[in-house]
Amino acid sequence: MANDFLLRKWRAIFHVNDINKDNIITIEDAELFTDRFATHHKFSAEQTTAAKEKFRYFWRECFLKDQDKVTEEMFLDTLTKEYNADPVKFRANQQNATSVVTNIFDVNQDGCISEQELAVCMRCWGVEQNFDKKFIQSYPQRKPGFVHNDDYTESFVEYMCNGDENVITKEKPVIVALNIVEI
Ligand SMILES: [Ca+2]
Ligand SMILES: [Ca+2]
Repeated sequence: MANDFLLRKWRAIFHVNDINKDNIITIEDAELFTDRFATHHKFSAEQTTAAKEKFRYFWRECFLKDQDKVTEEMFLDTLTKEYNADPVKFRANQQNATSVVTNIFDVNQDGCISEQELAVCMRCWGVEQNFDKKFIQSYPQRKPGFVHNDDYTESFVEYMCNGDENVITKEKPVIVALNIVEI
């Protein structure tokens, strides 16, 4: 069953993805994120369109579902129902949607998210004040200064799915970035 730890984390993910800070998540938040993302990476019109399409898919899968506007209460309610109904399916859905977004963030498609690629994501989310080398170093260092795409995806999947506050190794970078708990 979805517990307080999960609800606390889902609440934080809702607020960080309410990019324009109007307390609801709509497609406007996704557009604002990808506009910033395309600007920071100096994308061509074609690259921008491709990134926006993928990001809209992620947004619908993770936040909007079949709604136009989602409040915190609706978001927590939907996630709780989905998680409680079928935690295995919930995890599979998170895995699928998150890997799409990881693939967008790995702009040069080398299979890793570099410090620079990650810094852009943080700026698009508006959490740059929390970004430092410690974040990257919280991930397994398969290659120093880089986060392997699989590790990045797994950290967010664990963040969304793990209800055990005592076992947070894989999701620790996300928890630190979102300031959920002091570590
Ligand atoms: Ca919003
Ligand atoms: Ca990369």
